[in-house]
Amino acid sequence: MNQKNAVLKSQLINFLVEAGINITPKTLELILTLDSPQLSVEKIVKEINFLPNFNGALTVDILKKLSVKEIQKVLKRDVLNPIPKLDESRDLSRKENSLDFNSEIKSSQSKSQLVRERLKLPKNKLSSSDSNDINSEAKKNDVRINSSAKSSLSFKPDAKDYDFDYRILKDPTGKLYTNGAYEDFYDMTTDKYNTLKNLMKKRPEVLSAVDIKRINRLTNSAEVSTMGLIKSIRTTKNDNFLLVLEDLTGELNVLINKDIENKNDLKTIERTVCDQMIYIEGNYKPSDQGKQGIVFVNSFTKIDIPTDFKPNTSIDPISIALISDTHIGSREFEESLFRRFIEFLNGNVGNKNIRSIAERIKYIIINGDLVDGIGVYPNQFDDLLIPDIYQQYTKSMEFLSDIPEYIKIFYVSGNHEPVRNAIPRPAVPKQYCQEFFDIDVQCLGNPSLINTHGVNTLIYHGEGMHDLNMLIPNLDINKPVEAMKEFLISRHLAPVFGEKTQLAPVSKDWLIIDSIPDIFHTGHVHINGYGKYRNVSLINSGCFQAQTDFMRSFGIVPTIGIVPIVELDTLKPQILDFKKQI
Ligand code: D5M
Ligand code: FE
Ligand code: ZN
Repeated sequence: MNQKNAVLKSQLINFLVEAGINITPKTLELILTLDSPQLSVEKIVKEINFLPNFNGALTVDILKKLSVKEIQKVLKRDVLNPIPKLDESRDLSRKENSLDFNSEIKSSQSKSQLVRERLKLPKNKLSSSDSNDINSEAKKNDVRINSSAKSSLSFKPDAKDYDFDYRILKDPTGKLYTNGAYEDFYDMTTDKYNTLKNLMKKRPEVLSAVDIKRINRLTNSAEVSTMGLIKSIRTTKNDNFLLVLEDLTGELNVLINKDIENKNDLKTIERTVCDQMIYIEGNYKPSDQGKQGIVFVNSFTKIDIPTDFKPNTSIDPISIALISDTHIGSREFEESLFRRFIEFLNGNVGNKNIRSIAERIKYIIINGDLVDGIGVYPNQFDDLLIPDIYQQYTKSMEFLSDIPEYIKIFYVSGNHEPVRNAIPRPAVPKQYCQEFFDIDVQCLGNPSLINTHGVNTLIYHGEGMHDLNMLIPNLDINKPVEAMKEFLISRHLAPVFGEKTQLAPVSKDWLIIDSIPDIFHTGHVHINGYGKYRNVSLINSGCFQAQTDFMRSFGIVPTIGIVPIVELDTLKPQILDFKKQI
């Protein structure tokens, strides 16, 4: 440290003193590593007074809340080589160690004298080596961490040794053009029909399906096969199912006998909802009086996933953590639990086993509702601790910036993000979360499909689950995996049209599951669940928000602080509960 730096340092301190701001040695040390410390301090002073609850002490935690870019960069570096938090909080809580410049101003001593004292810098050392003292102190701390890390609780993140290897296979952001006109809905439904028809045709038994118009023209009974979207479905007085199927050429009456399936559990027909695509084979009986005939169905099927589906796996032994619904900004946001998750990522939580899980994490998906947003549901304002969307993002950045740099974050927008409610939904625009872009968070639309090290993950917040829960017997919000199976069987993320799920009319139907994912990740219902369907791994994250009145009104008891982590090489899930002492 040269004379010039020492002068700079005391200039900075004096500048802060004038502004009535106290600074901890570690914060000062961080600022001094910047290219232009003076300029940064000016920016800090400008911004800091707008921070809610700023109490005059400039700590590293406060720095994290600021938007000053150069500081965020340094902080990111610092996370990889942390100085224990404990030291700083100790500095602040013990009066003799904190730099209480406000009280200094009241005293008769000169400011710089006081600063020296508080920093424990001898007068004659304020030249070449004063900052070195702080630096070497910090280094000592590092060594202490590292050496303790080398003992029983070592943390050697193997994930750091692997380069990022990901591709965004599908993201609706920027491709959602619509006039909201009737034609847009028509185009979307036509695309839905055509795409689902092509998927259905891949089934081996679907060889001879004909257009509905051709069946309706028949004048004699005949064995027929066709496929279409279900326009309506109702039960007859004998509890059979009467459907109207629709394709681009016409409509067809179809009767499915209640006993057609010889199963004990819930039958496929009972899990059938409007606007799903089905293929039928049966006997067509024309009507005598010029009315439409009817097909008596012998067998029917949905598109589904092939029983022999083999998921992709990664060669690299790394993992992906799947979270959603933190609801930062809400009074019910479980901040300390979420902080524990972030500390876990940094290797600071749990026994050897838990740390070894953290060591493999290379990717994190945040599947919507990261922030609580504003005006999302009636009287939400009362539930908000941070009633400003920008500040909700500033708060979110406090956590994300503490995630190690070698972990890539994907962030999909949910119904609480500041974008439209209807799905497909674009990514959160940069204007809200510029800082996320600075640390390379990948903002994505809902739904999106990503490939990480060869493994495909379908990310969908989960809006369409409520409709299925409402319409299908035996499904409910506590069994998110069951609704996820229905999405896969329908090969659609919101199979029913015109119920609660708001669907944006766009000419391409983005909600079709045209390629089978290896991992299917949802959130939204705030209830953790996991399972497999035909070798597809199904994960619904829990949440980091305690029960709100809104949830109570739906009878939802959220599962809080649970994080599913999937190994990309084995697809094995681990479900960590941060409420427990792990
Ligand atoms: O959803 C918060 C909780 O409320 C979550 O458990 C889903 C549930 N929820 C939200 N909307 C509905 C509807 N329309 N029906 C039933 N349950 C619902 P969040 O998206 O976080 O506000
Ligand atoms: Fe949510
Ligand atoms: Zn949601």
